[in-house]
Amino acid sequence: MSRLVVISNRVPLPDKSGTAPAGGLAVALQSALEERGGVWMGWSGKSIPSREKPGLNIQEHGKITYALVDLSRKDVDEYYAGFANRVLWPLCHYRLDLTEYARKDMAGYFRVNRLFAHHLAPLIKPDDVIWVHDYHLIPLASELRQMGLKNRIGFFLHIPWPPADVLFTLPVHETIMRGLASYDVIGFQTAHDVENFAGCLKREGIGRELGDGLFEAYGHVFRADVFPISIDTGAFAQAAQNSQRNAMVQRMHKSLGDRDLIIGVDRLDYSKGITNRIEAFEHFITNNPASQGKVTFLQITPKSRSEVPEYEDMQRTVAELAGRVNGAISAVDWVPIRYVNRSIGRNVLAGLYRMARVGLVTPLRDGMNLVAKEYVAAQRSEDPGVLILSRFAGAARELDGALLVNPYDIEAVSNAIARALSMPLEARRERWNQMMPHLLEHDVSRWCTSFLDALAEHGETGKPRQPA
Ligand code: ADQ
Repeated sequence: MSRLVVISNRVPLPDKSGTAPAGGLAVALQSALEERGGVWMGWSGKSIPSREKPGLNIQEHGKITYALVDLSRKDVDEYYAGFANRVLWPLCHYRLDLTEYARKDMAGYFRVNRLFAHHLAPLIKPDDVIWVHDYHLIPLASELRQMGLKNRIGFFLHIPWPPADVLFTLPVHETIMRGLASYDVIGFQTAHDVENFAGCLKREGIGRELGDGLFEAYGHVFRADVFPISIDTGAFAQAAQNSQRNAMVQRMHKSLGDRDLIIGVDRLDYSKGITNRIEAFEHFITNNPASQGKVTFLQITPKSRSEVPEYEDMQRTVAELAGRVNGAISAVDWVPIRYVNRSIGRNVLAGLYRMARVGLVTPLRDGMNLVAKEYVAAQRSEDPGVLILSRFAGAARELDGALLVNPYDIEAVSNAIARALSMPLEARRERWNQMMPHLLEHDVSRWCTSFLDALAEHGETGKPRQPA
């Protein structure tokens, strides 16, 4: 079996005991790397003064070599905070109003991708299979190809891919499309993303669809297909079951009393629709006076990307909104919204999902959304809660037992909360049974294997397919 080389913006390093950090993706990739041996490369998270030469730190853990690239302050500003998170992220989430295109950031993005390629190339052996992750690293394959690498290279996009009209507002969209077309296999979360991508290829005559998932563009034949990411379903369900013995979960249970719990869990990000969700909850409480004092909404939201101004602003906006709503509808013995601004261990999180009658997952746009899958996996088969899910999350394509909502429609979300809280046991079980077997079968290790199989099957090693 070929060695595997994974490249992602950040690398989840194992701790001193060699244990991989929690989180399905890290565990799945780590176990694929353990099995085949290989390299995981990414940014070290350090930014060094621009005058110093960025270094490469190599660490060996078992059969895995971790290669950590330092970046300069300027690199981080332009590549990470600039082009990746102020252009590509908002663009792929249909937020043209938030894109801040600057040529120097764009140049920094391509420069850092070249830097990654330079550090990576000497570590690659001829038979290695290379798997690049996410929007930070789209140009990496074309950089590696220019250096003469003939290995199979796959790319997985964790976020949505936008339609042509949105993508073409990006001045360098052609270079981005050319970068993608340099891969052998491109994985998207949903069929909708693949359609959008195909639309981008066709609109300007850049490429054509050959059928059977194959495309041709810039003289290269590649596969673009759907590989919906998932979680380690069995392990997460087990963690939820075990969590009932956890002291923090028990404290939460006690503090809740006989109130119903609604849970929301998201990184602090404008794509997650947190403000709409709080407004929907407020609408629900205001319009269902009988629920006052009987329902608690727990929103767990660790800060993220605070170096990007939109995220700083959002932190203030969400905190103010939660405070205002609490001020308006609290009673002396009841705080309706508990807003927690930090990360929670996975076992505790699993226990909280299990305790919640409703999982409220209402992103305005999301590649997949793993919280939705975690919520379902954590439920008790004999008495499951109800998932309320945005139709704009990739997960909505699979989780057909959820109550699907349009997150922009505050009243509809409020009605869905009312419906979920009063749903009879039989209906809840039926809905859960529609989803759980699917999640057990389509877990993260299946996702990993199916992507790597597709990459292995694509042409012969060292000879990317050419058009007929
Ligand atoms: P994210 O945008 O980060 O991922 P998501 O898929 O929901 O979104 O994954 C978040 C993960 O972080 C979940 O596993 C969740 O449990 C965890 N998490 C969130 N808040 C937490 C907290 N307070 N404490 C502990 N853990 C917390 C991107 C894309 C998604 C896509 C994933 C995977 O934006 O659309 O599903 O990658 O491809």
